[in-house]
Amino acid sequence: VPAYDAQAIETKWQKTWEDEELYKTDEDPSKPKKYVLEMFPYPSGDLHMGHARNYTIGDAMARQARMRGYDVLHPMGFDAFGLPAENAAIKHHTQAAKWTYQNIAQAVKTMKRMGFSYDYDRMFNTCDPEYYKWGQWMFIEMWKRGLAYRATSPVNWCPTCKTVLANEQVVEGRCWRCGSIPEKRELSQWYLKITDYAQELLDDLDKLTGWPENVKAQQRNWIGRSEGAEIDFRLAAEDGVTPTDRTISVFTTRADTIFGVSFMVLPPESDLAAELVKGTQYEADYLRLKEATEKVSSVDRQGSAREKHGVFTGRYVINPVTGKPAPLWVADYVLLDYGTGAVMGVPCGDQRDFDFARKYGLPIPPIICQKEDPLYDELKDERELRVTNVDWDQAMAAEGYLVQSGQFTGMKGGKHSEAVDAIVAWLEEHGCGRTKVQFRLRDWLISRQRYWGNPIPMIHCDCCGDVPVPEDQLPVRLPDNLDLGAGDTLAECPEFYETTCPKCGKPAKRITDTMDTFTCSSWYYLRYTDPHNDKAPFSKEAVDRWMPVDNYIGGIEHAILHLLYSRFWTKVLRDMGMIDVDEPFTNLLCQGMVKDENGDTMSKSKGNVVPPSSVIDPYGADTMRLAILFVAPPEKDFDWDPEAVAGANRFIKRAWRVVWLLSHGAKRGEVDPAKLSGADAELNRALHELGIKCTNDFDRGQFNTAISASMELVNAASKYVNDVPEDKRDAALAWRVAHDIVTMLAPICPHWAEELFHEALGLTGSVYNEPWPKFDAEQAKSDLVEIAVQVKGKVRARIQVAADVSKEELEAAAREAVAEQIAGKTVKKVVVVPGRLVNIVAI
Ligand code: ANZ
Ligand code: ZN
Repeated sequence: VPAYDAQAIETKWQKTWEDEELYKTDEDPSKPKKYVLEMFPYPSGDLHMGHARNYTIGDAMARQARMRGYDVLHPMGFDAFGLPAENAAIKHHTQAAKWTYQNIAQAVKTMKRMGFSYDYDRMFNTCDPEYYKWGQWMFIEMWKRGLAYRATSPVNWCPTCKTVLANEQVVEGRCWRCGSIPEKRELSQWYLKITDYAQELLDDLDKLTGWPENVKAQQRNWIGRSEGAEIDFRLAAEDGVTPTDRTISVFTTRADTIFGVSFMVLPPESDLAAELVKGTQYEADYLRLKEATEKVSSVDRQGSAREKHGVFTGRYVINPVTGKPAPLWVADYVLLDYGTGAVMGVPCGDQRDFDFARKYGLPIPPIICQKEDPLYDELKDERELRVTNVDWDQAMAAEGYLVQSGQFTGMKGGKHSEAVDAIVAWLEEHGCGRTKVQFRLRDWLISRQRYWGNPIPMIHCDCCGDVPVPEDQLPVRLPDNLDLGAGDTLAECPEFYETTCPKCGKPAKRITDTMDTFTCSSWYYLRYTDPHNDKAPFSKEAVDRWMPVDNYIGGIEHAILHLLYSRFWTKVLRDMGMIDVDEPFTNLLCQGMVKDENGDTMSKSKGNVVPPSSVIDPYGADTMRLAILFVAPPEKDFDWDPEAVAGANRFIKRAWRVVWLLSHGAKRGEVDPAKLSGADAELNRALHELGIKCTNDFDRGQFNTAISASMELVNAASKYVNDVPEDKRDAALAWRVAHDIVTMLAPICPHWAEELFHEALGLTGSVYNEPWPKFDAEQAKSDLVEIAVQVKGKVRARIQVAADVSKEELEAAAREAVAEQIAGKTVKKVVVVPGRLVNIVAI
């Protein structure tokens, strides 16, 4: 048996595969297609363990799919725009492009060193002008359809990254990238109208049966559909009671609580609030609150734990149902951009309103009660507001029955309740309210004030307004002569922005914002189907052939951002007639994290990063791949364990030896199961049983148990090799087992498998052009069956007997198994159910 020299084998096969273009996509329409994709990386340096795990999972899937007869598309590229390149360029006095392409080169080297079966001909980077051109083109197509627009509104500005952020990029109140707390700034920015697709993005989640539930739940929550009503309150004149013509509408999911409104609240950014307090005694307090609120994120503002701050405006609104006035307040727990940006304060039903009312001494009238509450008996027939304050500890969020609520008293209240329906009907009839569906999802803010991104292809002309760059002038290229170190962005680069208006020819100015890098990653999976197309982003034919992606693998951190944006982009392109699919990713696998030995996340700052090279250099890529896939199911986190790597390496070597020994003197040929007996029969049975198990586990993406099945087969083969001399073995069987061990492990340990395929089995071509072996359930059946032995109906023993054992023999074996339990007793009756059980009635 030759020694297993991982480094030599791996170098050899990587070169051969590349020379022979083994992983070039076949584009063979006679085969069914499978598109396997791993989320492409941001090239921030070399690959880390998380990447290695992600790509190993995808590679095992892609290789196995190939062997199962699929035409496989398995591409890779780089999500190459973004702030780290700019920061690195500033720090190291280099260019963002140079830094990025250097990192890409290093990452590609590592990918090749890991033996990933990518079609490298299809590789591209989002910062390649040939790619970003089409992102610009799509932006203009969206603009033509009203799906891209410019608006001025308060946005999240990250003071560290010096750019605005999308709502999705403010995670738990902080910048997703650097962790700073964003400020609110009033800016004119570009948006994509993802809200047009809110309902469909929500509904289609139900179609995604191949997605993890938690990802779908996060998206549902983010889209946040809420059924409720809009209710109009009249603003009262300065006397506080006379209705004026001005109305303030609120959005509420609890119209049933309208009799309990004790105040109304506007957010500090409200123009109306500013107008109403202007020049009054309330203005100074209002301005102080407004300024303080700007520093707080919207997530924190809504958080129930946070102390609420408010000021009275001096004005009142008129409740449309009761006709009674309620004071108008401004408070920081109300958001400008949700619903109508105004809230009817019902402290007895809403905890935030409750806390607010307590703090500022506003009344908490009970208008909904549970039947167990003593208050219910007291108020159940009360239609007028008699009790105007409660002494509760908290609001009553649950369902209950309306009290003190006019003609609606006694109705069941709560979200979607009888009382909600009745009150909304009343409001509609009186023209002061209507049902309303509200989404939490906001339009996608894509402007970034940074250099290293895809320029927004628009020109602003003082006469013609915003004009798109004509198609024949695309792409708008990024200049490469900016002084990033001096803090320059496109806005400081006249050579970039000075231009003429494509419509009227007068001097005009290019938009100097670049697009959020998530726009680039929203359609890259489409480009892989046709990456060299210079007439269009991709041809219809190519996307029709390959889309949707069958298996998408990546990190859970993209549960909302990237996955939601990509779903939106897909639907937009579908509506443009460019593709036919509604959803881009059929099956989604979110791989778990690789943590350090102590269960801590690996990070440069903690200094606990295990680089892939630390395993590949001593053991080789195949050991690394095997260890990564074997230690845990792909979706689970695992703690890095050097012992697991050493164990994987021992197994590879053992399997190597067994394949060599088993194939020696063996011969390819038909195995006739009827002719096998003894050790041969047992090995054949193990082959089929474990082969079926391995195949099924692959289909479920459970590589760790698929590997266990292969290991068991290696064990069985090892025993066979030891027990049966070479000249006594069934030559065809020995050959087949050796061959199948190699094929079953080929998706996981490719170089190892390719070497054995050629050298030990003496085959030519590639193991990846070898069909996946067929296993037979009949042959997997054991000749032994398990029989339960009962004494007076209670199972006392289990015995293994030959499947074709006679009734008499079975009874004898059963009696022997429970000899102790029946000793000294008389056997009255024995029931024998062949293949299942024996019941012995003994007294
Ligand atoms: C009165 C009320 C009574 C409410 C009650 C709740 C309970 P979801 O389910 O998330 O849609 N709300 C409406 N607009 C708001 C804004 N701009 N800022 C902060 N809060 C706002 O929540 C809808 C509820 O959130 C609305 O229903 C409103 O409070 C509040 F017993 O109205 B409710
Ligand atoms: Zn013009």
